[in-house]
Amino acid sequence: MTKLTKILLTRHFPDAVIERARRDYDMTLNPDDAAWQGDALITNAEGMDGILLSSSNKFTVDVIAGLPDSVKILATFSVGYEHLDLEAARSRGILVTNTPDVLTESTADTAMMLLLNAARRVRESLEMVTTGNWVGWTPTQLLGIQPGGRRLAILGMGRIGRAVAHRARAFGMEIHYHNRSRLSPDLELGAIYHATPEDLFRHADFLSINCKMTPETTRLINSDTLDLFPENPVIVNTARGGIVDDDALIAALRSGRIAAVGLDVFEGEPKLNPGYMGLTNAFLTPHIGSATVDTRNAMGFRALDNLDAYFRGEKPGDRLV
Ligand code: 8YV
Repeated sequence: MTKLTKILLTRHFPDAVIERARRDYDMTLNPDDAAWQGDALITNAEGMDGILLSSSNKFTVDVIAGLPDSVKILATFSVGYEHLDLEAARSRGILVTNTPDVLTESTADTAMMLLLNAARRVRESLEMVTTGNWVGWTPTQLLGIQPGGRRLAILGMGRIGRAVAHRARAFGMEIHYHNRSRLSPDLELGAIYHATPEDLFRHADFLSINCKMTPETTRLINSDTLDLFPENPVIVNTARGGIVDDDALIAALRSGRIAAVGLDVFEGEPKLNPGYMGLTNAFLTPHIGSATVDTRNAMGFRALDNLDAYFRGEKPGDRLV
């Protein structure tokens, strides 16, 4: 890598990340931080050697086909990579990297934050206090569900799932999980393995979704699987919105089949299903799983480490393609 290497930053990443990119590269910024798609990505990539992008930019087959030959590497500022067509990149000989590890802790914090807010009815509590409708303490006001002593089912026991389990144990929860393969005892730490998602759901007083979105997990939470849960479950999603069938979940929240949800991710975000809006048992946040200064800086630095390695002629650590 030299100062002559040209990279494009598709979003306004944290200042520390931009500073480092400016120090080491001939860098082009997205002047107004618009979420470029399609032709805007192709046009702005003109003359670039590499691109630092985010999950808000969809690098579809068509976009990748239209990229100039100069582009050799796509470094995404995310652990997830559904927004990138890996096959299309492979066929054009373009390297793709992501940023695993560095957002594990903040995402697990977010899952616990959602779990507690949903279980303890914080949305209703806030509304009561801030609209002046609090009549005063009563013995049965806003009674929630206590996590301690209940079962937390974790769908996807990778790094983030295990970090959620670590936190939940401190709240006295019993950990159950499903993963494509069973973990070794030193990683399982007494968590109870279920060979199928369906069996996991039958044991889910609480569910935390921490798996990747794949064809197998798309809409895995649907009207059939929601029927499997015990009474009054709380569901938390910090993974991807498409793992949930929104219409089915909204119907179950309306009927009371599901007690509450805490959701940070949505299919089609930022345009979430309007059915969620009026539901007081839905605690909703705008994809803030990794939104801490430490984590967003670490994600940017990790993406730059990958670009640096490539342009030094080495193999980037987080190579997906
Ligand atoms: C990121 C995420 O903030 O890294 C991921 O996969 O879901 C988020 O936490 C976002 O994708 C940034 O590109």
